[in-house]
Amino acid sequence: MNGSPLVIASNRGPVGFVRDESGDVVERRGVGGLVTAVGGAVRGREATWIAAPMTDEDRARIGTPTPVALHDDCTVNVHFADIAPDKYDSYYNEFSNRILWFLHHHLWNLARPPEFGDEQRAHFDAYREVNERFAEILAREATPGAIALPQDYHLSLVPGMVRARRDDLRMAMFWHIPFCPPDQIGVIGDWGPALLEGMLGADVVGFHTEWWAANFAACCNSVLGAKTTEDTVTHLGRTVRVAAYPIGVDIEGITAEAARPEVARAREDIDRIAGDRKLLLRVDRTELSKNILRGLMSYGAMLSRRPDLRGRVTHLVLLTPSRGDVPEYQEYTRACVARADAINARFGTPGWKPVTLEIEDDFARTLAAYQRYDVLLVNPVYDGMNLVAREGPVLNQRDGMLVLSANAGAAAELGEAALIVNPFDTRDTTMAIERALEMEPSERAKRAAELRKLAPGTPPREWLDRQIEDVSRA
Ligand code: ADQ
Repeated sequence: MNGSPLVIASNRGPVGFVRDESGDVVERRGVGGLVTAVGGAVRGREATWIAAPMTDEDRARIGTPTPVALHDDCTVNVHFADIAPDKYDSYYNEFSNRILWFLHHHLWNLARPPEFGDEQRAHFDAYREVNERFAEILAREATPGAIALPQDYHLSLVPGMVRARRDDLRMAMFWHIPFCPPDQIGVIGDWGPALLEGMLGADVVGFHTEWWAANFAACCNSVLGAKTTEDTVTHLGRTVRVAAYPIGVDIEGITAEAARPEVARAREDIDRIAGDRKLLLRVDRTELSKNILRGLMSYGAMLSRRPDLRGRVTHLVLLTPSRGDVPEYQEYTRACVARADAINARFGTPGWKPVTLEIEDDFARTLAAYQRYDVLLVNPVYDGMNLVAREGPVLNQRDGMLVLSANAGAAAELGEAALIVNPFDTRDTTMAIERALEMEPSERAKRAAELRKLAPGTPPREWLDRQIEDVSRA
């Protein structure tokens, strides 16, 4: 172990606890990019990790910190915050995911949603209450000299709340998603200043790209009247560092995962699905901002305009279930499934299924598919970073191409090697998929080599070290 002890706070913990079929309590890895990123970053460090309980078994552990061996050299002490399921629903599904997530990913069309009435005010109250629960534990558990690391949009108010209790603590907040520009933050009215001031309780506020950091600083300036420089925001006498800390891939972790026998087994199945055809892959959560529907539309349009490609390509869409309680997500997921079915009905033949869409939590399958794709489609509407765009090239074994949205944070570093698309433009996306599938071997090899070089990026451990260095100087 080395360095100052860390106290991480994030909505989802590194693992959750469930009972398996035989009634034994087992650990299950948390799904999603934040857990991948922060989990990889704590290697070799001492950490306490505060999270919201998701299951009955998690709730049974409230008040009893549970040691979890995340790596050979890292055991984290997981504390579940005392949050009642109805409060959690209001804070997580409603305020965090239907308001903040939509705001920062530009998912509203503004003519109808959003609508802020009494109900939404109650959701904000729940959000504040849950943030208080996190802040209480953080302020209590952080030993003198510890560094507090509140993560992401679920916990915007935590830095300010901790600052009010423990002015001695050094704090780096990291924001994993995009940050909206000033003309958008006004949509959420008075919540805007409250959330910005909450975040400014930290010493360092980090984002994946300069773009999101600049948007945040511009919001602080326009909403709070804060003074800004290229990498600071000064408000109410405190100066906070605001900067980009782009994260890369936990190569050690993902290589070890990919070497597991389950991955080899899954690979046989993926090879069977692809056969001798080109494999167009997407890997995402069932998530509106990932732009799954426009991806399917672009693929369908390609099959329509290029009959010669029919039967020569298979599209594998691997989706991990996410936010199934939110009505917009249920509707969106249904629309994606319907679109895949329509493509199969229109173009499929007895010997060829154009799209295989699977909704399940199967990480081994994801890793096996990374190895085998010819083209990886990552076309989010907006995305903080997007780790899939980085992990794919790291594990791919076929000089696979990457079709990447200009609005993914990953485009800032991978843009030269990937084929960049406007995610709203299905024609642009269709043409990029076609180009990627048909690229000359020499250009493909050159771009793939460049992708392999750029994709790893800053290792999570170093990503965290940079924030810790900056917070230590603050
Ligand atoms: P996400 O929106 O979740 O992350 P992304 O960055 O693509 O998106 O990360 C998904 C992660 O989940 C990848 O690391 C992938 O390997 C992993 N994964 C895929 N299938 C899985 C499964 N079945 N089980 C477990 N893990 C699985 C958010 C932001 C992103 C930002 C990350 C990290 O929205 O923009 O890149 O946090 O900061």
